[in-house]
Amino acid sequence: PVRRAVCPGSFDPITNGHLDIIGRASKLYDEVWVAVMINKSKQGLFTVDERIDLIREVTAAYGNVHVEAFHGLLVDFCKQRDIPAIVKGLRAVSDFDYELQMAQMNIGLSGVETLFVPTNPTYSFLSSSLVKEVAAWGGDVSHLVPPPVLDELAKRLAKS
Ligand code: COD
Repeated sequence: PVRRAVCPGSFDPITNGHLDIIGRASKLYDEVWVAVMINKSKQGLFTVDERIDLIREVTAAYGNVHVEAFHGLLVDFCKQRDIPAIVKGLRAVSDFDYELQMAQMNIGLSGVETLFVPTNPTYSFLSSSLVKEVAAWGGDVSHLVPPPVLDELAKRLAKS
């Protein structure tokens, strides 16, 4: 049987921290599905389609990563694609409380397991929101995001 896992998130935009987790998951599973979860109450810097294009571009080399948007519960995304496992990165103890709650909710809802991968310590402080804040004020984020994301951030922030 094909072993599948999902890496879910907002990815507004994808960072080297996300990419590290997706790359590690892609070595452990036959197929990795990146689910860009749509949150209508959260206006992003990038549209969902722009996020998907960036993720597709920077994960293309892995060869077994699929990227899709989803509006709804993560467990329904999993059910529709026969995905039994969610892979999440854990940055620090501060992530743990909320991630544990979601993992327990998700297994209770549908039996989908969550596996935690410890973040690469190089990226343990890294989040999409900090990248956007630092970039907006002209700080250097070139070591924190893949090159296509850096280009898009520069274009967008030059306009605003
Ligand atoms: N290093 C390693 N991993 C990282 C890093 C980093 N620096 N940064 C992020 N990650 C990983 C984490 O596992 C994180 O959870 C994931 O990447 C996504 O990060 P973000 O910031 O893009 O996404 P979030 O935190 O906004 O994502 C939350 C979800 C969209 C996954 C969650 O809200 C969800 O599942 N929503 C769907 C609706 C649903 O099912 N709700 C019920 C949940 S019980």
